[in-house]
Amino acid sequence: RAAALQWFRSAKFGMFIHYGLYSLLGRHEWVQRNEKIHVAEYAKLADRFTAEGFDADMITDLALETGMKYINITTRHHDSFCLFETKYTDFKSTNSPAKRDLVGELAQQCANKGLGMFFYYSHGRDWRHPHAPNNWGWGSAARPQYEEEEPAYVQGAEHDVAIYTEFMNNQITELLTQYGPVAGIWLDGIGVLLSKKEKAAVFKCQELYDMIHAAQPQVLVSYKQGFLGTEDFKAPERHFKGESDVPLELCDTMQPHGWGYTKADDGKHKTTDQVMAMLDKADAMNANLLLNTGPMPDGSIHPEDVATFKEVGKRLKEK
Ligand code: FUL
Repeated sequence: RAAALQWFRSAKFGMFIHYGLYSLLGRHEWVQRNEKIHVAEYAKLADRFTAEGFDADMITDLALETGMKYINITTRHHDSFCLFETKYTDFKSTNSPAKRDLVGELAQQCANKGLGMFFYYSHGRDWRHPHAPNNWGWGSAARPQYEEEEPAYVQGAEHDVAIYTEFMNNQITELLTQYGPVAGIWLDGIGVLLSKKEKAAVFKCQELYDMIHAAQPQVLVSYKQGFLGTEDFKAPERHFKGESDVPLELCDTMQPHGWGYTKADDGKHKTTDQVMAMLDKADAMNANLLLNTGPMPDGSIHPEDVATFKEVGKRLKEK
């Protein structure tokens, strides 16, 4: 992994992509929870998921033009909808009208063009899986607090987080075996209010990291701002202040609010100057910048971000 870490430190700049069913609504990637949309109702969005504007060739060209060295895509966000082919659920893009494995398409283009491929995977939060945590007094508000409990959720003593953990491990194994060499697995969802020790024991995090490294030794594992301390790098959000003994990656987003497409923010995306300032800030902290764009409902990159990214690429070349 030493070579991979060295590459990562020198890579400096990556593109983050939050795309999923929530993009169709254009009201933040947490819309299911924020608006307490029931699981079955939310799932109907999958019938409208066509992704006809999602163009991995264009996205990777844009990343290169912007001066980015890698791409990280939400393979599965908190709503549990998967953008990849998986045996473990029907809730996936390959089973929608799009009938496409978007992760596979992007991984292929990244491999063709020498970009690193990172996979975002929501680990601690899942608003759909019947055995995901938080429906039995874990104290966290991670799951939407519906007035009436979702009938699908398994409650009480029957609830078994080991089933959920196995589901995730199976899916992460798919991500590591279906798409060639992977640069990193970016785990998210630390919000569950358990102590680190409890959570590590329940979710068997170290075992997961070991499993990932056994499958592909060069894969860099992160768990957001750091969790067990054995992650290969830390990936905190923009306002992070502090030191890190492992490589650091700051993530930030082009929209003023949220990471998935938010219609109300049209016209208010970050400007070239703002992005250049983010890059300077990251540089001063010796950190990478993972800059997020939330594709439009059809999967195309937001035109404001396309224009800004191209400008940023020009400025970086002039530097
Ligand atoms: C957070 C998530 O809850 C947000 O939706 C987003 O994915 C951000 C990068 O990480 O933990």
